[in-house]
Amino acid sequence: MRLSTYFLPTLKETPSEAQIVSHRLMLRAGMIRQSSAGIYSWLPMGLKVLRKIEQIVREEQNAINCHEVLMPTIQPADLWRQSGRYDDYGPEMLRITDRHDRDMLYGPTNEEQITEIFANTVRSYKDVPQLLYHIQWKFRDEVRPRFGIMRGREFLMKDAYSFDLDKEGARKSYNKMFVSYLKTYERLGLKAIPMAADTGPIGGDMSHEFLILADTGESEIACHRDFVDMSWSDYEVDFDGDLQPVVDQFTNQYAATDEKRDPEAEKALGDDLITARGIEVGHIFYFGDKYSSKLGAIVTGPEGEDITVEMGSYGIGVSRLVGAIIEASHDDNGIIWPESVAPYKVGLINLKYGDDECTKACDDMYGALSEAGIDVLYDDRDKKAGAKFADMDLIGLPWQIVIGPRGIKDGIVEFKNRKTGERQEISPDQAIERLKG
Ligand code: P5A
Repeated sequence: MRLSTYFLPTLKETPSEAQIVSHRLMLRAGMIRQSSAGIYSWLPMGLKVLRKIEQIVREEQNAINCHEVLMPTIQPADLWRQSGRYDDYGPEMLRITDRHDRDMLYGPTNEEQITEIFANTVRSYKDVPQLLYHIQWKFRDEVRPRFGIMRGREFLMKDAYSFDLDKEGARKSYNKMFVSYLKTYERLGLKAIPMAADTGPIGGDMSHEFLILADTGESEIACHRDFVDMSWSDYEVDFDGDLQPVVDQFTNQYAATDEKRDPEAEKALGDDLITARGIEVGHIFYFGDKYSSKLGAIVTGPEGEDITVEMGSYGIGVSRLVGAIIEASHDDNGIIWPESVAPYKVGLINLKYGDDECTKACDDMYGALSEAGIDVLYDDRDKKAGAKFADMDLIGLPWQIVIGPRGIKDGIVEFKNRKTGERQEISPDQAIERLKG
């Protein structure tokens, strides 16, 4: 992509309304613009990151045989009257009336909708278990939308739903999703810690939140030091096998947020205790027949008996993750994207606009990188070198290639690692080889 023709409205000044670093950097890096309180438009650079995160989440859901669907944002109120949540949900629910005076709502979540689909479709125990998910916008009229897209009113969620014949099956689905989440967050360059959680308006009696450590997190967390180095890949993981031992490794350790914290347990941990702040990037629930019994999700068993299915739901805050990743990965100069979600892999800077030799060397490099399938953002604008450096650091691509008149004479380019700041002078071919790897 040539920056001269791109839509990247970066800001020099720090926007006064932004209280936390991710919100400031997202506005300054031209990723989002506010529409109204807690509602945002996504500009090209922001959208590209959002889509990359979405795709990783999608791939990991598909990998555990969870099937993608797409349910609407607008739901009929009657569905929620059947589950009893229409009144329970309160002022967080955006209620709408259509032209025929029918009560509708903008979905804050989709337990009812998916249960209705299942109830009208699946009749036999032979078609269970089933895992379904979608990635769709939600609306919650939060009392205090804040921190940009971190606590928005409109936000993008991946929500999955499991259907099983009995508690044991439901537990298996829960475990599958639990371990899949650890894997998903690791691919996003994050260390997410699972913690036992309250179920709130979703309901049920088993639930875990996944939190990443960040100073600006809304939750107060405490956990065993070991969590910081724990990885799902250190264990034998077979998604078709018994995942209970893997899940136990994570749930046996002490980790808790806010009101769930236990002073006794924390005292006992001594030096092994870490206290920090955290951002909730996912939340999973097991709630048995709470929705299936009310909405008639009943299948016929092998002996002709009725079986009310056992359900769970599993959320990932896809749009929140954009901010969460920035909170976890930035410095004074701007964002530092992990490679897996970076909008472009490398930024190419022409140091001397208007210099024929420089322009040719940059154009050649741009062509070669594109040819090699490397996603490159080429700063070919008529701007001073200093402004280009500042913008490139701000938007945080993992690598930078700088080409100037002096290097051209020696047949070298400057190759910079955004994270470490390390610079190397290497040949154009070497730079391309490095980026291919
Ligand atoms: C689980 C999937 C649910 O809604 N129903 C379907 C269950 N869970 S949850 O915890 O309420 O939300 C799941 C994740 O969505 C993100 N999230 C938000 N992101 C941005 N702005 C918000 N206002 C917001 N509210 C929730 C969180 O990451 C949460 O873990």
